[in-house]
Amino acid sequence: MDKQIRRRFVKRLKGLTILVSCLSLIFPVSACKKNDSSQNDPNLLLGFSQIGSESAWRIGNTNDIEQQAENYGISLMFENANQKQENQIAAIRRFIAYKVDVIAFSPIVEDGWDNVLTEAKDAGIPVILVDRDISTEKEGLTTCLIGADFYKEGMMAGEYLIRKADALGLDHVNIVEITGTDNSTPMRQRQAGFADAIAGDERMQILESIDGDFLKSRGAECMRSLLEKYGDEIDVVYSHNDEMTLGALPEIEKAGFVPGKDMIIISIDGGQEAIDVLKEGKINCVVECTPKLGKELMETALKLKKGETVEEVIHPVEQIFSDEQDLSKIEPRGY
Ligand code: GZL
Repeated sequence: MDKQIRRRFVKRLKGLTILVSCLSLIFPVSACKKNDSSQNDPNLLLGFSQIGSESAWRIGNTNDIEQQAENYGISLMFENANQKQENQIAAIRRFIAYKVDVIAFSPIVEDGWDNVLTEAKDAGIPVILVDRDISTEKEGLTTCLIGADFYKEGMMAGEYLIRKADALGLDHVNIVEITGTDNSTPMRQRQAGFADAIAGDERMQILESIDGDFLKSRGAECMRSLLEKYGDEIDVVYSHNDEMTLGALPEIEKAGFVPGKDMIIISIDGGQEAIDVLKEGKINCVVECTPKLGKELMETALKLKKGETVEEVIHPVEQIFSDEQDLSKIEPRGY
């Protein structure tokens, strides 16, 4: 698409932004708190390709990015890939055709991005990775990764389990692991961090790891299969995200076990639903993985547009919620 059409597109977006701004003056909407105007840049067109809507985390991430684009007055071209890498690649090619100022995306898996990101580089469009990383031999395809330290999340989960086993006086711990999407950064690093954390503890044994694709339905299927195979041998369920955990819990109960008591349940994300279940005692530990990456994304995009240098990696600070703490103090999660 040539510059004229793009300018018309941005003009329409700016017109809409101006209309919304006028309306917000007449009907101030608290959610539209603007940052100071020096930061806003309605001429900045940001193309964002989102993985899909597979979890409360992903929906929270999308909501935050949309809200922060509004707060910063940045024009956002948002495309949902519905869990398909080919849809993300097609979206990135559309962003290049639109000549957006910055491209950002959360890569569903780590491999297969060299060609389309080379096209973005050749078009002179900087690319920001949000949430997940890519694997590539090529230099300079992306400018910055804004996302959690998944390896640390896995370590935190493993370190909790060691403390829990000590507290319960366990001398042997059989673990089943329900992993996230195969070949995705959170899956790889949460698995590695957890394994490294328990590696030196001879009590710990991982009976099986099974791919739940971060989906609630797959979490249930995986748990059914693991219960049929191992039954009451299972001491711990380590699940890479809350959706799969929430899918697994009813299966554990149907099999006659009490989650949180007969089996230690460890999850990651920290969405409201999982925190509520943690408070009920059916989950023992939830490692936080914040979806609120929108502010850092907008600030990084603005810096890139101004030709400023940006940090290579931006990790949010994250915490752990567990039955070791006073859970009544946990603030509403917002996702
Ligand atoms: C983690 C993110 C993961 C979440 C899942 O940053 O990539 O993807 O843990 C989501 O809930 O599906």
